[in-house]
Amino acid sequence: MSFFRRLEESCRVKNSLLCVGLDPPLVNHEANGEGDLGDPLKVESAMESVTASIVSKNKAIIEETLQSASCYKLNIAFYEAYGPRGLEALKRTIDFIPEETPTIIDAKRNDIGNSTEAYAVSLFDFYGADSVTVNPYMGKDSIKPYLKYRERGLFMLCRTTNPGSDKIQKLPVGSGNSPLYMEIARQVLTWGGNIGLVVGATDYKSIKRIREEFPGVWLLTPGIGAQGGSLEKAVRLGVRDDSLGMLPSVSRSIYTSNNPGKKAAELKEKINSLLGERKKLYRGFDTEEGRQNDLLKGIVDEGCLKFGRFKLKSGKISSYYLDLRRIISNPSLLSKTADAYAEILKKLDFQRIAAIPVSSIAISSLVSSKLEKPLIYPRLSLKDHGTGNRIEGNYCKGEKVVLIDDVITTGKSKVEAIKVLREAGLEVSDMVVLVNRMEEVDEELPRYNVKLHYYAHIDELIDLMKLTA
Ligand code: NUP
Repeated sequence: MSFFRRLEESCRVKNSLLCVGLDPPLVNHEANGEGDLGDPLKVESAMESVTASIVSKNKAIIEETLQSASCYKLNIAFYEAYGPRGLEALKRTIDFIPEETPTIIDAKRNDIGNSTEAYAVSLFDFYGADSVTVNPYMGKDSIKPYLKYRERGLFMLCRTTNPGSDKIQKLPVGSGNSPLYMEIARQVLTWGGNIGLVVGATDYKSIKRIREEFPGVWLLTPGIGAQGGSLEKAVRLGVRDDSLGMLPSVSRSIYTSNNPGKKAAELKEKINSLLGERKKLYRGFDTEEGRQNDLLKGIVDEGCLKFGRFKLKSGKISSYYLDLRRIISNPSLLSKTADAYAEILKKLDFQRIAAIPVSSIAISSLVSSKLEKPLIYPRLSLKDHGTGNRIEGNYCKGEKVVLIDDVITTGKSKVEAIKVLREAGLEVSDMVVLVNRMEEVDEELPRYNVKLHYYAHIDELIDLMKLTA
């Protein structure tokens, strides 16, 4: 199961979003945790007890916080500071954390390809992390070796909490002068794999902007407590519509508290009270969540998802195939599907719907009728008979259109459609698909600055199919 599906599972089971940080403060362990170690490597004798001391404290904290922690984050710095014994403590701590509770090693580590490969072997294979934090500065190739671990996750540094980060991360870039961190988010989210963003709780505006532009992305949000970030504001602005999508991450305030179990439980409850009513939107497959699951179940029951060996349009081989064209042969499923699109479209600003041929035309015409919004469709390959229109249907230059398709895989056909529509003088700023296959997106797509909205991601369907098999 992919990292974010595991994480979602854990959040549901624990009924918590809280990420507990296990960052043992630098102390002289020989002196029973009292006194600053200062330069840890100077105090040789303290080293003997380091592993045991850290592991026993960590185990105690894990046992006390397990019910409240959706996941654990271990900043490798606090372990490396003690040399091999600290690293031994890191490994033993991760081994101790139950399988169902995912782990993040906060290492912020990547490099040229072969060096990252070594980091990946260390962090994923040796220490057994389920996810790691990485740095976007060196570009996509510097994280590629991590992507080979298809089930593991990456949290990309996007908007960090240190005061000096403003000077770099808010630099205006590109024609739209957007802050660098937004551009980073746009790019890294096309790099494939399971990528979330580190967006700290110390800049609320950035949380809001990121969430508005990327409704589905997972955020790892440190900076709460010791660094002064507000849990309330971060949660209100950053949690997704389904009450998931954010990991408020707290290290020192829990680790150094007199009662870590109580502190973590309080934080969990505080987050849940903020979510309040929105909690009802949880998409648990075992609950009566109504239409949403109904639709996904209908898609699975209709045989739209098949496992096997399939060659995709891009030439890639896939272990499954999603054929949403079958929906049109089931009138009630077709109607539910159109309702799902309509719910998303109602929140967008547009005058016309543009369907991408051929798969989505039938569904789009029902959506168009339900919303009473006119429909057009661009022709992706020019025909040499009839009117020679590149766009079928009526429209006026300057109108805003929203693009509709059934699935996004690489986004190549979306790029083609956007080009045709824009050449005809139409504005395109949003596209809506039913299912996001979460594959590596075509490099051209982010340049067109069209926001992607999707109803479900492929893992939801795959899990549902396995559950109902
Ligand atoms: O922007 C960041 N800010 C931050 O504090 C990115 C991080 N990864 N962190 C880490 O989160 C930091 O290194 C530490 O491990 C944790 C915050 O700890 P605390 O302030 O909750 O004690």
